[in-house]
Amino acid sequence: MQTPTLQEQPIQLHTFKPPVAQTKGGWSLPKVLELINLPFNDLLFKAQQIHREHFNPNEVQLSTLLSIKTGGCPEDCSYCPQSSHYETGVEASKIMDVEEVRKAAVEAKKNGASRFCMGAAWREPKDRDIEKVAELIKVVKSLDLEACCTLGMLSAQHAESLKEAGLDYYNHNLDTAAEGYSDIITTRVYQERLDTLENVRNAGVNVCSGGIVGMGEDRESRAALIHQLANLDPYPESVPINNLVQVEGTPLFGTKELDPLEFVRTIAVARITMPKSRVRLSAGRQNMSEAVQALCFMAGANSIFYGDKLLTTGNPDWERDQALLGKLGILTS
Ligand code: SAM
Ligand code: DTB
Ligand code: SF4
Repeated sequence: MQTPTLQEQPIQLHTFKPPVAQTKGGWSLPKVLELINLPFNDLLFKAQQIHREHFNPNEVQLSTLLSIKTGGCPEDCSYCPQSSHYETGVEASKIMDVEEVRKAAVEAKKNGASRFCMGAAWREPKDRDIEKVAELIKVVKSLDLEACCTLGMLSAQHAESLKEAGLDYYNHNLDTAAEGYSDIITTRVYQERLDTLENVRNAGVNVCSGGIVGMGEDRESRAALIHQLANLDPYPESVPINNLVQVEGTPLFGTKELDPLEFVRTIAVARITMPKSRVRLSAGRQNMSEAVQALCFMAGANSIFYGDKLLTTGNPDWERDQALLGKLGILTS
């Protein structure tokens, strides 16, 4: 058997460095707009410079997703195939049992992921859901993986229970800037998103919060989303930037596709304004060329969702990602 070359095999780094506490960026909206409107090369150069001050530019962190409770969600998020308001063909299921989750986490670990993120299609978990998820978090932690959950809105008490179970990160996206929010979701308000993030932060769990682009918004709205995230105090340790995955049956199906270079600009501005965060090139990679993904890494993305499925939609399979990272000489952690 031949030894794989760097081109074929990314190197695993598995060093769990604790995230550094972030401080508020103090970015004004005009300043963020100025950044996003820079000539492309100037923007990427700036982002790459800042990236190199804080991270190894050739290292990307791998998170694997698992939908532990799929579909039937009472919320009406217009991008989401799991909302019960839309006919998308996604069937509602009960929460997965512990052994199924363990199997998926073992597989993720074997394939090189360092973080395992469990998603549930809930508006908010109930007390008994929290007890079950706490059990799942313990299983994930016993495999020496970082544990992340995304379960909808979270009370202060529930955040503390998850922290006690060992939760490392909680994902709850702002999704849009405050102004555009009610065009996308009507069943809850922006302030409820901010309250959840505060409960997570107060419980001592790391915050993972980002948004979705490609929903028909303009460049100013993308700048406003990043401005909102960068001015959380402290800003999130982890910032997923999702490109809308268009699913038939959702109201956003058929939206004009975002120019990929606009996606890269959004990543670059996130990197510059949140220099110590993991910026994750998240949903939408399946339809993205290798060249655009490489530009995203150049712009400062240093995390991806890794594994052949996101929650209900597809993601590049392990082999394809290993090949891409290998070609770029990127190390993984
Ligand atoms: N129900 C929980 C919630 O909304 O907070 C957790 C799961 S929800 C699916 C997590 C995130 O996935 C959403 O906030 C949104 O940013 C992202 N998402 C959902 N559907 C998407 C799509 N079609 N394309 C891109 N991102 C999507
Ligand atoms: C995030 O920001 N993106 C992930 C994760 N956090 C939970 C979810 C993407 C979902 C894409 C649509 C789907 O697969 O259902
Ligand atoms: Fe429900 Fe979350 Fe989908 Fe919104 S994004 S419909 S809350 S699963």
